[in-house]
Amino acid sequence: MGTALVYHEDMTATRLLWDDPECEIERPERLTATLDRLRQRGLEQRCLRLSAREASKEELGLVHSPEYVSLVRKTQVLGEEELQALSGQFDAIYFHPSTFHCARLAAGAGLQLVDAVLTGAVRNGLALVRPPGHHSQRAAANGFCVFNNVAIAAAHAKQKHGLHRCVPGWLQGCGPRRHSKGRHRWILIVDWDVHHGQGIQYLFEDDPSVLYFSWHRYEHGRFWPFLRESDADAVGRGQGLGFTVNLPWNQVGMGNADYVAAFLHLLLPLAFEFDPELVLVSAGFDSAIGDPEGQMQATPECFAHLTHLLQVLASGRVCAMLEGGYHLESLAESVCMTVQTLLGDPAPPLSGPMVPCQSALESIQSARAAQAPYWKSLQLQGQCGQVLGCRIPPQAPCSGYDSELSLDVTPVLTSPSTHSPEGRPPPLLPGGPMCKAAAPAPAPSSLLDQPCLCPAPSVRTTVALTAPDITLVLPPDVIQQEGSALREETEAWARPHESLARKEALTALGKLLYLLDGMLDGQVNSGIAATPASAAAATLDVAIQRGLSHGAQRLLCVALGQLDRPPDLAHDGRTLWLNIGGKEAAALSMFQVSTPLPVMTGGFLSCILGLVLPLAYGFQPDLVLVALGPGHGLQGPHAALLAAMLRGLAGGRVLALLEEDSTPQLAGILARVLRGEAPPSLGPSSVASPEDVQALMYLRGQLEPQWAMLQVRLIAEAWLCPGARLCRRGRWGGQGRASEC
Ligand code: X5A
Ligand code: ZN
Repeated sequence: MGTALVYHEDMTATRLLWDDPECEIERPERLTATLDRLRQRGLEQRCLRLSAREASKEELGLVHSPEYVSLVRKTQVLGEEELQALSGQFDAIYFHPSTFHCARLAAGAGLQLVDAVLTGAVRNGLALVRPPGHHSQRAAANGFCVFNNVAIAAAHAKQKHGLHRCVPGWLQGCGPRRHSKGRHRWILIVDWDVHHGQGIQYLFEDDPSVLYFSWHRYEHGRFWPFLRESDADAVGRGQGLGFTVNLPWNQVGMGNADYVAAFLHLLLPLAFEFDPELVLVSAGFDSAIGDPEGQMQATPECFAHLTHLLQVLASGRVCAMLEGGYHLESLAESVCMTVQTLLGDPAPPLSGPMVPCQSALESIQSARAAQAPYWKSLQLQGQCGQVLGCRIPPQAPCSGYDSELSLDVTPVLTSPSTHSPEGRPPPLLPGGPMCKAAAPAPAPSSLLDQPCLCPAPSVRTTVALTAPDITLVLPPDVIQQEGSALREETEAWARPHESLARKEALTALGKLLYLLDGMLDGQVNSGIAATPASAAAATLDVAIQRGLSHGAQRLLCVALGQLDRPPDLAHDGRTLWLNIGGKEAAALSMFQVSTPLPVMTGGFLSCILGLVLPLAYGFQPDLVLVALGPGHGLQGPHAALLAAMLRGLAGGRVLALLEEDSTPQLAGILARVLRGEAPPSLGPSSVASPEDVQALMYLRGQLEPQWAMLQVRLIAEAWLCPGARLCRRGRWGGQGRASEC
């Protein structure tokens, strides 16, 4: 299943005919420059090209009043002066004789995209449109927007859903599933444009079947459109309480770490709990670096990550529609990143230190606090005081901690020299808007920014498995590896390990080493290998050593089940060892973390979003090993979700290690997500168990001082759990504070 690109060149026709400094940035070159770049990169050619059609009067009427639609229709025959006079009646709007046609094409493009995805013709797609839509209201144009393209698409999808409950292929579930409170679950709208899509908010604020998330430049209300209802405490009305999520940015300069933190700690917990069946993206790129409106710092690659993170929802049914984006270079590059990711390519690694700024953390915190009454996934911390009483003995699990470690290694991750006094990276573009030319200054560890990913590996996913029936479950373009590493070489690696003496273990190791070399040499992007259960720990040990000695600078190892940390793991900060399935939560150091396997799906999700991914994004590995060891206890869909999300790291260079007697189904599902397919939905998520919460809280408290991406606080926490603050400070007294636990 492919990716649709919906476009029509007529949408380049509308343009500003008079002088208006506010509106002049919304110009035809936005589309032509973007399309040129998509062609140059060969991305357009990989998509299913759809020619946009005009939305009908009825379709526009799903959202707009008939009077407003006919008002816009009449602009077709107005002269320049009349157009200018009418434009003046709205805020930040220009009309052109072609506006009506363009705006109907823009809305129609969104409808076509949603239809293509919901009928199963494609998995996902992008509509490249002008004019944009998210500011437009029932009877008003606003902020360059004439018809609300995304809102019309959402209303259409809902209506279609009602009409075609049992159409096979686009809704296997048949009929609206019910929320726990008896509501429909349906559409998630993610508005990553830098402006608040107040138009979408107004249209769905009392509708619990549409979850609307928007982040936006706000500056405490001093930025356009200057609305009180853009703040975090606007959470929807009536039935729709908790289904409007606003994240106001109160400073400019938000960057990759801030955006990713907002997704991990706010949007994604709610999105998984909401469990949408369709994701619409108000994809404005004025939130990217160089844009004159946004003044933000997120690099184009960040949009690959945002797209990637959304693709784990709704079985990957993501429909993105262009909104803003006014720096042509930054816009074109960011759109390419989005389309590339929709096509299933791995996201390029993010550059720069992954340290969210204080202002961003405060914004995320206030949005979480405002939403907490409506979402179980945000109520975790509250249970600390109530259920757990914060009675975690801090010393016990931490014996053996090497106190030199964090002193030695922390500076590598967050070099003080790259930070301004408030702890945020310096602006990347001091001279003003210019995207690629002023490439980000070398990060503290510049080797991280250039893992050997260029040119792209010719093979996306390779499977080195022995089971004969494996072919049956593999997608057609996953390569089955025949080769093995040289025998002497394999034996040399195996020699120190008793468990690798057996022939089967040795054979499996040879295959794994061959696959790993293919990945390290850049021929293969990701892969799956297997090992006899008895040799799992030793094989993983060898894989780590081999990875580190063959070009990986930083290796993330996520070990599930009973897999002990290799005894000779070097303490040099190049390996982050994360064991899920340990007996207890323990952080031996900031690079060696162990946590029990969460019992509930809700706990599993908060473990991934609240611990694994923040550590992983903070660490910025260039190789990821994920091992499903003895007793890992993960069901297929959970394993698939973990693998899919880890694929966002290291440019998708992920090697999964399974036990030989794993089911072919497990291998199949992992192969599919590693090559870029969406993981299956986990279904309605349960709450985390008290034990899950306890483990997560404890590790957060220990690790937060060292790993900035973990930082997230909840206002409510202060009064729900007075002890939590002390626990969270961590026993190593990070960031210069005295240890309190
Ligand atoms: C779609 C969009 C911005 C309007 C800004 C007016 N509109 N100052 O980005
Ligand atoms: Zn915008």
